[in-house]
Amino acid sequence: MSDYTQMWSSLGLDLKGHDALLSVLGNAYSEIFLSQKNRPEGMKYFDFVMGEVHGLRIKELMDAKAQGRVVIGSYCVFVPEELVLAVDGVAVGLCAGAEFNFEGAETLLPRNTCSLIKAAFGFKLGKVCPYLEASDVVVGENTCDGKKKAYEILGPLVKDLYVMDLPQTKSEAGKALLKAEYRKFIKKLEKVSGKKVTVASLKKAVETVNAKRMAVKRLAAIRAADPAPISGLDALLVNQVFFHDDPVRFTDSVNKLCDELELRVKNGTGVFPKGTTRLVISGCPMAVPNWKVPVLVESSKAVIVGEESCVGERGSRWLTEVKGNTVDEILDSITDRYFNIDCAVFTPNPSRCDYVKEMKKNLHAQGVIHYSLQFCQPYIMESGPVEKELEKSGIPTLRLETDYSQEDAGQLKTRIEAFVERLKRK
Ligand code: BJ8
Repeated sequence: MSDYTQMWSSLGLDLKGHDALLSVLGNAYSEIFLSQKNRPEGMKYFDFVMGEVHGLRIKELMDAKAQGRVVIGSYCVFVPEELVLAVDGVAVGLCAGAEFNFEGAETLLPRNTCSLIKAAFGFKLGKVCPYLEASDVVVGENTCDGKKKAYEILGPLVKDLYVMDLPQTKSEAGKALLKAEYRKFIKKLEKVSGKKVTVASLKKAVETVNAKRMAVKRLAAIRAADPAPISGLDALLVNQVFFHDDPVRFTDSVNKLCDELELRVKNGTGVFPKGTTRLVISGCPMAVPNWKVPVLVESSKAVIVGEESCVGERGSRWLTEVKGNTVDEILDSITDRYFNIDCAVFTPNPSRCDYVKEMKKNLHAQGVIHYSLQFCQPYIMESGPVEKELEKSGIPTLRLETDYSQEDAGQLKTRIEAFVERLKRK
């Protein structure tokens, strides 16, 4: 990697803390990803992206800013990338998946806050996230209570925090609220960027984001093959890079990877032996570099073949219908698309469980792991009924609740291994 010290300093990063984070990350990455056997060649691009995730990509953001483009950071898949692209902005994901400076975070947040929120604060207070520091606007959303209240505390710490309200029910009123919020968001984007959303810019943005989602949907479908042509870890990595990379380049790289994987399927080549136990994982999003549970699963003679998660199919399975001749009509299509997202903050939320069943069937999985972050009320509360419904439908389910620390890794591994054994005996 080139020397980016100057750029990091200009962003106000704490260089010592940042170096420490990059070194831990780099080592973990080599150990977890580069040690895998028979990886697809196409993963080299994603290795490169990860190697440059705080380097070249940030330089690209800084260059975009120098050309007058705005960088918009967000924490949730309800924030439409299409709207950001329509003002020629750059959208970046800010969710953090590492236990960094939780002591700092706990000076502002209760201890019983989920790791995802604590990590966002740990990164901010530790000044180690160049994406956050490069963002002209940070977008929060009223989803779970934890995030809602955390944004009140985050507001004074960032340059420009914009909070979007979100519905909690799948009603007509809920959809109207979402559309009204997206309209307000367009106004905000137009103001900060000085550019207008037009029919042409919005249509182009919809096409760009649809293409990106189609590429990851293609990848998701290929994973139905046995033997699995790609590990769950690598597929998760692609879904994580989704939130950081340039959308057009990302789409192209995923499609190239898929070309290779389709050949592998044709030739019967896999990363695990044919007949390896196949699992779908469902629940809280796994933001980069949260690879904890997939590492445990894939070192327990099982492979993850799908993620029902916002970093996974919940974030990408719907496309926006390209129709409408006015900005408002296209916004209707965008709203329709986003209103499908079945996050556990909605009540009731039956489609999520239905989709887990569908995934299990389509991907020929033998069981489901329900993954919740500790203190995440929406997903923990939903995990009981989801487990009951899945088991009632004959789908073995393992419910895990964990955080970002490695303290419970041994215990989790024992439970995962026992679950895989149970599936083998079926
Ligand atoms: S659409 S899942 S990205 S809100 S883990 S912070 S829910 S307490 S992340 Fe999410 Fe949007 Fe929903 Fe998806 Fe709260 Fe739970 Fe923490 Fe969470």
